[in-house]
Amino acid sequence: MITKLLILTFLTIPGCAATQLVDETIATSSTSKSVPPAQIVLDGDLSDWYGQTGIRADNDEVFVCFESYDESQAIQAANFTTRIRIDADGDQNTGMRSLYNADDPKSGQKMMLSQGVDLTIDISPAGEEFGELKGGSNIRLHTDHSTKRISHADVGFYFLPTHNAPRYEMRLDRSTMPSLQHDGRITIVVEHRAIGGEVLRTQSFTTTLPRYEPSKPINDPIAAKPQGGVRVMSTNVLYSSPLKDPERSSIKNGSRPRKTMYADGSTNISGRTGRSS
Ligand SMILES: [Ca+2]
Ligand SMILES: [Ca+2]
Repeated sequence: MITKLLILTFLTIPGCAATQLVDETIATSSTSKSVPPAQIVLDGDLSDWYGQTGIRADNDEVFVCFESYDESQAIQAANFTTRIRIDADGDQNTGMRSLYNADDPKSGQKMMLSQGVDLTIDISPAGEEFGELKGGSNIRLHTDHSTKRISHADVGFYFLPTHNAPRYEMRLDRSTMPSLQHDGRITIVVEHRAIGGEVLRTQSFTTTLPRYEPSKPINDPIAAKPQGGVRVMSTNVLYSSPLKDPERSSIKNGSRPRKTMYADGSTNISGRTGRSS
């Protein structure tokens, strides 16, 4: 049981990231071996993944598309944990040593592989009490000898959609992690875990990163204002704290919203009229 309803975790603003693919990905759960060129946009619309899961990377960012274990639940408030383990430098001798199940691409047989995990992201992580999960996420950075908690913003991590869905897309900012700035192999394992830790399902993806050559205005989260359309920005908040953050207030005000709506975790919804766009 989840004891605390998630209210927050990710700054989720659609249309904030776009990339031209430069690499081919091997995705064990893909239905096709070929990956057509596409432009990934972190907007919760997965049509840019052509029905596939896997990793897409460009000179600035790493994107991952993975399947949910139970599409009737939003993964950040689910009764299972989605654990994303990232071997950013492709070196099983660095980071935290872990094992995972994968299919041998040649024989199709199950095999156990080793991973040197540099970053672990738990969505709906274990709670304070044994046998409980809590909403939101928990992110840990690993070195050979230590592990420390970091914020999702420290690695430019966010995912969409924020509602229940069969698949999700996520993004990491390569500028935040030196181990993501090489042009070699990266392995990402997505595990769904039951309360207590039993692994329910494993997806694993690997690819070769293209050269790190930052060129995009990373962390520019505001999508261009559409002509004749509607732009919707959504931020999940915890105890309204982001509204007290000058930086986040600046982002909101900079977008010049015509309408701002706040909803808390219970039933109260209020609307305020903002400046005209
Ligand atoms: Ca998309
Ligand atoms: Ca590693």
